[in-house]
Amino acid sequence: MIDPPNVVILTGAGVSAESGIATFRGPGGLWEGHRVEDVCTPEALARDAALVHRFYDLRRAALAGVEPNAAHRALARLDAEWPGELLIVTQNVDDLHERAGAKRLLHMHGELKSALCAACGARRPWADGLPPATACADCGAAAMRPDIVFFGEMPYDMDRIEAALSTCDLFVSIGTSGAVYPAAGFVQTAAHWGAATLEINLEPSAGSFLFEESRMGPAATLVPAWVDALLTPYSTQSSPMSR
Ligand code: BV8
Repeated sequence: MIDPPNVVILTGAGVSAESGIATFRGPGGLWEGHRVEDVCTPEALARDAALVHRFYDLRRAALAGVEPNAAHRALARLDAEWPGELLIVTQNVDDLHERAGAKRLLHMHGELKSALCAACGARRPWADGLPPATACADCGAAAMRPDIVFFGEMPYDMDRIEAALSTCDLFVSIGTSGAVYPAAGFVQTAAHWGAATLEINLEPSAGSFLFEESRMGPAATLVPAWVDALLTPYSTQSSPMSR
């Protein structure tokens, strides 16, 4: 058995596109309806909490109408069967990776199905509407907000992400435009530490030139093929020659 490489996978809105969840920066994208400054900044929340809470309530409610696609399922299979270190870092706030079965997963930009207390920092699972000034069950303050990392706020789990990038042998970016930092810089960090780098995206991202290899096409087609190929040397069904 060859020594399995450590793998870090970064996903963005493109991995959920074929499940019917709008991406952000394409035509008709999520931001199309709103200016980012109006819905995804601390200033927007202070200025118009009702608009921001409503924007995330609508997206949370829409989760009931979508299912994981073949890309989510392939990544969950890889997570389950990969004998080495593996971490899926998603920028997405939907729950499709989890619903497909992924376990070694973290949401660096927060989650629709979670609420955050702006007063005490408590995070709680949240499935329904979240009106402004909802009371926190932990501290009592009327300060529950969408558990979303807004622009200008610190993404979650940066220490864990940096540690994974510094020891990974293969960094794969799937379905992201490379428009948002620090996520867009992970490929450079991984390459600095010697990782091979692969991009799978519908079109070249802003950082395509930073990747050793780019595969253009829909994630629901390319990701299952990539996972199959990656697992072959480690699958129990493979021929003894490949051990
Ligand atoms: C921070 C919330 C400090 C959740 C989001 C100037 C220079 C550099 C940086 C900055 C700067 N000015 C400000 C910054 C920092 C800022 C930033 O990057 N701004 C950008 C706009 C320049 N970043 C921040 O503020 C971050 N915090 O920096 O704190 C810090 C710094 C370092 C270390 C610690 C702390 C916080 C950023 C988080 C903001 N929150 N969203 C939500 O509402 O969903 S960002 C938002 O964009 C989403 O999270 C989304 O995930 C993210 C990235 O978008 P994508 O996922 O890539 O989606 P997009 O639509 O753009 O692209 C989709 C792609 O998929 C396309 O390429 C398309 O071709 C492809 N695709 C489509 N269909 C398919 C497909 N691919 C495959 N198959 C398909 N079928």
